[in-house]
Amino acid sequence: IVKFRSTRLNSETLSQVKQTSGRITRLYSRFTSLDKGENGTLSREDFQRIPELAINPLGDQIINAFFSEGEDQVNFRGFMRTLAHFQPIEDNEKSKDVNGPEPLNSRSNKLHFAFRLYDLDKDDKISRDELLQVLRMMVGVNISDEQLDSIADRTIQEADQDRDSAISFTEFIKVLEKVDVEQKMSIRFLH
Ligand SMILES: [Ca+2]
Ligand SMILES: [Ca+2]
Repeated sequence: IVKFRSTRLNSETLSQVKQTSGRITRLYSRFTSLDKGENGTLSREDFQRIPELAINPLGDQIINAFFSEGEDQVNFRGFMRTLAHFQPIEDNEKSKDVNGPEPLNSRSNKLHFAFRLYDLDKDDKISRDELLQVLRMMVGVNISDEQLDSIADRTIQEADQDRDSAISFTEFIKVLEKVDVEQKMSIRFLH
């Protein structure tokens, strides 16, 4: 049995459709301009040419997020999927149907995405070592190892509620509760 869901196409939905398709068209032209091999997929090198990623301390980690395990190319579909995490949340999306699927750019999906950037060995915990590595990438050379050590210790102490010396996703969320993740995790790829 095929069920039909009636869709009301009022002017508001129409303008949303127009916006979305305009966005996809722009992203597609961005995608093709990045695709130097002109084979319909992007390699790591293609991503490294994006200036915003080249200077971002977490650039390599973000680039990795585009690639599935063992893959070294990403097609337009995969590109769009990962990019969706970085879209700013629009007001009209916040009030969307709560029973619908969660959008990829929701706060919790963004947090999960950020968590995975830190969790280098993917064991669902951020260890002190992983925190140190990410901190080192972010702050560069202007800070001593001792200072970094103490920042890492303090961060873990503050976040670690179950005293396993690592930060779980639940603990991570608590730490970032007051941080404006929506803004921080919005990377503009389109200019
Ligand atoms: Ca880990
Ligand atoms: Ca913990």
